[in-house]
This record gives sequence, structure tokens and C-alpha cells, in this order.
Amino acid sequence: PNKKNFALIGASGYIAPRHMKAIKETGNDLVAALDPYDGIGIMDSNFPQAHFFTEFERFDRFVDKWHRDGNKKIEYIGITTPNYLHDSHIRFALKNGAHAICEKPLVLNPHNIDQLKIIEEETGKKVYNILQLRLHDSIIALKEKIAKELEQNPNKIYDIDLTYLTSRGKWYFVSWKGDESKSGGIASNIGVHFFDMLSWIFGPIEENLVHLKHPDANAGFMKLKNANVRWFLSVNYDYIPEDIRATGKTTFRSITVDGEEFEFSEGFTDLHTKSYEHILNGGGFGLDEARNSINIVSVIRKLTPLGLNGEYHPFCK
Ligand code: NAD
Ligand code: HP7
Repeated sequence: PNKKNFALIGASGYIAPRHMKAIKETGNDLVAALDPYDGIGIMDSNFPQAHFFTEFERFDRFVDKWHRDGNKKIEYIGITTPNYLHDSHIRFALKNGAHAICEKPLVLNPHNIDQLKIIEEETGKKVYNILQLRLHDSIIALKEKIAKELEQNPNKIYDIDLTYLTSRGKWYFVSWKGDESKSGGIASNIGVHFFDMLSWIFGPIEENLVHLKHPDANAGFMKLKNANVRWFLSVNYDYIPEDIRATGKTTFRSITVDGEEFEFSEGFTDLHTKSYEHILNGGGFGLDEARNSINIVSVIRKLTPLGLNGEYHPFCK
């Protein structure tokens, strides 16, 4: 009862199965999927009855037909395409009477958000951004702890080291993810998660500096309302600390707050289903919530690195 119909754009990619799983686990139906690449056998594990299109025009015909049909309705369109295509695919969803559930980074630059706001108003449909770290138990616990402390001491400035290491092979730099015009670079494609998390917990950004900007490693310093943050981000396995490597792991996500360490490498697997539940229950993170982190990554993309000057993260070399 009350099953909602979904469509998915970018359905053959790495993250799309997590959206399929979320649609399924929230008790809903995927009716149509689009991807120019037809390696989509995964569909059989989820929605073998879904219509699949490799051409946009045929997908458009299907979606338009449903949009005009009084009985059938696509209520949500999931978007799991390369970052630079998100705003276009969001427009397509909204103009076809569906809400958009779009992967991060929502867009590459803040002015794209302004444009989407206009279309939200015109269509009455909403844009939701997947920001799954905001639904991660350890991160929620950290936010609650800090919020409580800030109630007592609103001017407190925390001292933070954020280390985000997630190894990727050579393929990364051959794919669209390695092309700054398509992904925004690693700070936009991967760093956006923790920039969002930090400004969600410690307040808006006041100063944004970059020390190091290599294709596979970025580092910088940020002054937020309630924190000074030295951050380091890399997709290069060589930065993974020895003790982590010894366990066979290839990712390491850690935040040190006033010397106290929080590891949050685990607990990521079901956050897409949680994100969908959150949206379907009347929550979700919209355009305004995406703005802080999109501002931050957009500025980082344009900044000239300072080199090893000032307050840089200890991993910089
Ligand atoms: P991917 O390259 O594996 O998949 C992208 C898919 O989009 C490919 O199948 C490609 O054929 C398809 N595509 C390309 N152009 C298209 C078009 N014009 N129309 C329809 N489909 C098109 O990439 P991915 O890793 O799955 O990433 C997809 C999105 O999800 C990105 O925005 C990425 O940043 C995001 N992502 C988020 C998380 C997370 O933790 N939330 C994890 C991975 C990826
Ligand atoms: N992996 C692949 O095989 N292919 C891929 O395309 C990506 C990963 P994690 P996720 O690389 O674009 C993170 O590091 O959390 C393998 C970012 N999300 O846990 O799934 C990888 O080699 C996301 O925003 O990666 O995704 C590991 O073996 C970003 O778009 C395994 O999958 C994505 O990297 C899991 O890898 C990317 C977060 O950091 C929360």
C-alpha cells in the first residue's frame, strides 16, 4: 500500500545499487532507469521489472507519458551521475513533476544552487541532497556533544585535525572523477562530506586556506565559527598509517577534537537507506543545507596553495 514510484538516472554506476537498495528497503518501486552504459545486470537483484533506457530521449518519452497520465506517477527521481551533470538532471526531474534525490556534491558552484531554487519555486518540487554523514551515529553523537558544550560556552574555539584517507587505484584518474571540470577535484568529490559535516557541527566558515593541492592529496586550514581546522584529504594509499594498513584496511577517517580522537571509518553501509527514510518521513537535506559545503569546495578549487606555511596538517610534506 502507498508504494511510491521512483526513477534513477546514472543507474549503472558504482553508487546506484545503494539507491536501488534504499528504494527497495523503504518499500517502494523503481519503474525506470537511465544510463548510456548498459552493464546493469545488478537490476535483477533489485527491480527486474523496471524499464531500462540507454538513450535519454526514450527515457524522456517514458517519464513524460507518466507525468501526463492521471493514474501513474513518478514521485522521485534519484540522480547518481557524474557531478557536473547533477543540476541538469535535477531540472529534468523537477520539470517532470518529481522530487530529485541527488548525490553529493549537489553541484560544483553556488550559483547553480540559485538557479535550482528558481525551478523549485516554479515547479513546487524539491531537491534533496544525499549527505549521509549527517545520519552517521558517531557524527550525530559528536554534534550533540559539541552543541551541549557550546550552550555553556558559546565562544569556544575547538582545535581540530581532520584526516580523511580513502585509497583509489589508477582508474580514478582515468575516469571522470580525475577530471576537475567533471568532478570538481578531490576536495569537491570526496572532501565535500567532511566540509559539510564540519560546518554542520562547528558553524559557518570564516577563513579558507589551502596548503597543498595535488590531484591525489589536498590539505588546508579552515576557521569556522567555533573551530580551527587543519584538514588533510587523500586518495593515495601511501598516506594510510602503518597500523591501519596492517589490518588490511584501505580507508582511514578520523577527527581529533582538542586532542581527543574520533574514528568514523565504519558504519557507512546503510546510510543511503537511512537517507531515503529521512526524506520520505518529511526530513531530508535541501538546497539551503547544501550551500555551506558547496561554497567551501568551490573556493578551494580556485585557491592557490600556500605550501608549507602557517597552520598546516601534520601529514603535509
Ligand atoms: P560512476 O562513474 O560509477 O557512475 C556514474 C554513472 O552515470 C555511470 O554509469 C555513467 O554511465 C552514468 N552517466 C554518465 N553520463 C550520464 C548521463 N548523461 N545520463 C545518465 N547517466 C549517465 O560514479 P559513481 O561513483 O557511481 O558516482 C555517481 C555519483 O554519486 C557522483 O555524484 C558521486 O559523487 C556520487 N557518489 C556518492 C557516494 C557517497 O558516499 N554518497 C559514493 C560514491 C559516489
Ligand atoms: N570503490 C570502488 O570500487 N569504486 C568507486 O567508484 C569508489 C569506491 P569508500 P565510498 O571515490 O568517488 C567515497 O572509500 O564511501 C571501492 C565517497 N564517500 O568507503 O563508497 C573502494 O576502493 C564518495 O562521496 O568509498 O565513496 C573501496 O574498496 C565519493 O564519490 C570501497 O569501494 C567516492 O568515494 C569503499 O570505498 C568516490 C565517502 O567518503 C562517504
